[in-house]
Amino acid sequence: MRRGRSALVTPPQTAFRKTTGALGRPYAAAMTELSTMSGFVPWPAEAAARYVAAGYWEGRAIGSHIADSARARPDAVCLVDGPMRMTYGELMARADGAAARLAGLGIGAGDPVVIQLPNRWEHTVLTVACFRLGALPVWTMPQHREHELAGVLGHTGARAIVVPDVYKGFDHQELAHSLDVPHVLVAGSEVRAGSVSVAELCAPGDVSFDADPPDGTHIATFLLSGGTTGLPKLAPRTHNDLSYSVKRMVELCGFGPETVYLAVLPLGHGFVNTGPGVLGTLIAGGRVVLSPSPAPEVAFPLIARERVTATSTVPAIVQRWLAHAGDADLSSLRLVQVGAARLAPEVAARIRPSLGGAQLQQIFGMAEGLVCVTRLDDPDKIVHHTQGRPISPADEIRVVDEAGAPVAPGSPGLLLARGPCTPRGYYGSPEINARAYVGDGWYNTGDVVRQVAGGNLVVVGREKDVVNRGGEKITAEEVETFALRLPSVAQAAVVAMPDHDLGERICLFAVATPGETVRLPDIRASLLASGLARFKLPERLIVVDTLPLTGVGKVDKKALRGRL
Ligand code: J2J
Repeated sequence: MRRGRSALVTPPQTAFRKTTGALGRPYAAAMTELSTMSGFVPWPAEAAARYVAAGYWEGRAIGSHIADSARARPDAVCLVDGPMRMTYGELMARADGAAARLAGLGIGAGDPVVIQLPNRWEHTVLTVACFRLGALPVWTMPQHREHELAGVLGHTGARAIVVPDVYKGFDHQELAHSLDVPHVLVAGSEVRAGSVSVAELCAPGDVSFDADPPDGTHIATFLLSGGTTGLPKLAPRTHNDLSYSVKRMVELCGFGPETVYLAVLPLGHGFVNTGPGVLGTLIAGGRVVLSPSPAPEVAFPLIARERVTATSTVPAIVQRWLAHAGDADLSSLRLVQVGAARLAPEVAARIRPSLGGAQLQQIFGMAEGLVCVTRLDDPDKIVHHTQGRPISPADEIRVVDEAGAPVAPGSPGLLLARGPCTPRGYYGSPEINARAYVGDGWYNTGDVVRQVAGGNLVVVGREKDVVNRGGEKITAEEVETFALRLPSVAQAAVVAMPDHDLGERICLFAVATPGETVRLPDIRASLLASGLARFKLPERLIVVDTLPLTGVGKVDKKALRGRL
């Protein structure tokens, strides 16, 4: 069943193996080695030295912080999934047991492991297992299909994929076995021949991975950023920068052993794992409660039963929560983070009164590292109307015009970022980096912002060509490329269509091939059959005679948006 590895896949994982000797070496030497071997763009030694001197980069593996929590409170419950309640001691025993068994499969430090699981406890156990082993957990959405998974597996050179047996009627195990990856690990009761049982993999073992933890400079994970037609964009996050970002968020959110965090967003996202999310809660010694769905009917009873104190959501979900709050007991909630898409100030203002008196925190983050948040002691004016300011004193931001010059204070401009949590390049993507990084390591976020009082940012638009569908980012070009494969479609342009519930939905403008008819159901069926995730399918089709062009001959998407 398994095909040979494609020629595209150089084995980048070897670049991070401890045997390369990068462990414990001076940063510059370690980084030169990693970057020449792996397509990792290092921070300059001067910047790295500053981050180390300031104490931001501690040189520690992220899993070691979680192990600290476990040592402090081994008997405290840290993970709740339905009837399953796991203590810190059990989490570490299971994670280290899984790490040892992954090693037995030949998976080692530096090897990516793609985790495509819904919100169930195995996701977190395997994430911690990978961190302990020095392997890279790569989180991906359960909705991803052949196109997305093949891209991620190919580009990371993953050694294993972890999937549910069947989820929402889809046979993930079957798809996983059709992909080019050495090991298929299956969570659920239908583990077929040739698959590895996640239940057996995660049985408790000896806690044993402290003696040889990954170095801070090593890659901890690749966070997925948007889709592309070709290689997916992978933000390589090191143990140093990810640990710092998560720990700083723990501070800014006031997380501690009393925190009960409800994970309602899919664990395929960075936000819910790192902002401070699941990992931050575990580092703080708190308790994570997994919700299988963000629906109020599921999440509200969990909040009441578990006395949840904090959660993170996107505007589309929080709007549903507000509509259904009624007399639900949300009195334990102290913090509701909302991010990943624009939150309307009117919605923001309704959160505290309607959701148990919880404080709102707006969060503007990205896989590429920069995280901005409103602070817990900010006045409502700032919390309701802005997306906050960078979390680190060492974060540098610039708001610039098209020529790259700073705009007048308070004017809208393109946001550039640099800092201790913002990697200097996507992994193994020199062409993409040449466009996304504008020199001196500045990352072009593609977001248009205004910087207002106190340095807070307001996200007012974007230059990048994506649709933000309820927080899920869809690259227009990816959908267009798939649509153009239909013989009936001569030209295609995808634009964001404003939507009350999701913020934006996907609208396809198409020019038909002469003599052919273009129909939305045909396009959707064809894209699905091509292995594209369902949430990327166009939701509205507008057939036009011609697509408007800009002065330089590009499709004028602004004009198209104007027609909606
Ligand atoms: C408007 N747009 C926003 C906001 C992100 C924490 C929180 C979110 C993400 C995330 C994340 C926004 N208002 N409050 O990774 O750790 C849009 C911007 C941004 C893009 C990044 C985290 N918060 N956005 O959403 O990688 O356009 O990360 O550049 O999925 O989401 O998307 P993503």
